[in-house]
Amino acid sequence: MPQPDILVTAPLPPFLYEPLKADYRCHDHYQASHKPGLLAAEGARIRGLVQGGGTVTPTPLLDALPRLEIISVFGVGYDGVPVQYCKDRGIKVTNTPDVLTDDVADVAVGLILMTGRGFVRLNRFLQAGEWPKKSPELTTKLSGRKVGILGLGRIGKAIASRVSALGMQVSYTGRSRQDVPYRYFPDLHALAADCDFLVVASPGGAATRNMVDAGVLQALGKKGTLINIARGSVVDEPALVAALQAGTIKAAGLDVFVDEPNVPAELLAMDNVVLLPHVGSATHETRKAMGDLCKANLDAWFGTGRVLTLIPELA
Ligand code: 8YV
Repeated sequence: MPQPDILVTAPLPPFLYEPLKADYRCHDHYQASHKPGLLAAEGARIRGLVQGGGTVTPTPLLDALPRLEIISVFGVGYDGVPVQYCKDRGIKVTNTPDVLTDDVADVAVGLILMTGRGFVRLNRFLQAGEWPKKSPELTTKLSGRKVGILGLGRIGKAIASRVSALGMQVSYTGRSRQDVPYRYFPDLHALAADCDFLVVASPGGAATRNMVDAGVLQALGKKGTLINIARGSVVDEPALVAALQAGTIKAAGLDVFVDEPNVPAELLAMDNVVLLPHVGSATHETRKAMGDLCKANLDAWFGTGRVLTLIPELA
């Protein structure tokens, strides 16, 4: 049987790309110097597409792939996939849930520790040779503080159990109340007003765009720190910059941004902000597991006509 043709629209690590190249005819759209030429020459043959969690896949690109059967996302987030379009065309969409949950939750806890206990500032203080000259600053006791989680899915729940172990109190908001031992707030503003750390753990996409806006930040207030390990799009970034500049909120710990890898210059200059380059799932073990699952979905589809992790909207 001829190898199915696959379009690759994101940079892939070798531990995913090499096995893919062994089993599929891969066409590197991401690195192609002349993308329209590639699509004109190969588009009609393409049966699968591999993209990253943050990759935006425009519908005109998919229009150029009339035989496309499956999009396999190397990531849990598929906010860049036009889901309704895929549904209408019968294109399967798969992602890599579960395998990255622990790592992403760890990053949320790390950001809570780094912002709350001032670890990044204190590290700079020591490395700058300040310790012999003056006492380190006093920071905030975390145990007993309130963590409000926006989006209590798999990752949100993993964050909840971790911060519970630190003695923090968990509450959450989301589409509906769940059977969990945490306090539910139907309203995001009320959750923000009540908590010390507001943790964004919801999916990205149109339904959550700019959900954390100036009003939510106002409700979070001077006592509050914003943590985002989800998608930059969920937070109104200019409003966040303005709130930090005005001292409306206390601090922020961010792993994701609106226009990655570009980060607003204002944030880079702030001392009460901890910034990470979207590393939620970036461990050797987890990225390998994500790669294996991304390829396993393609293999299952082309081998058996079934997939392993179809996104819920298409199930
Ligand atoms: C990755 C992510 O950075 O899973 C996601 O949705 O955003 C991250 O784990 C990305 O998917 C790698 O392509």
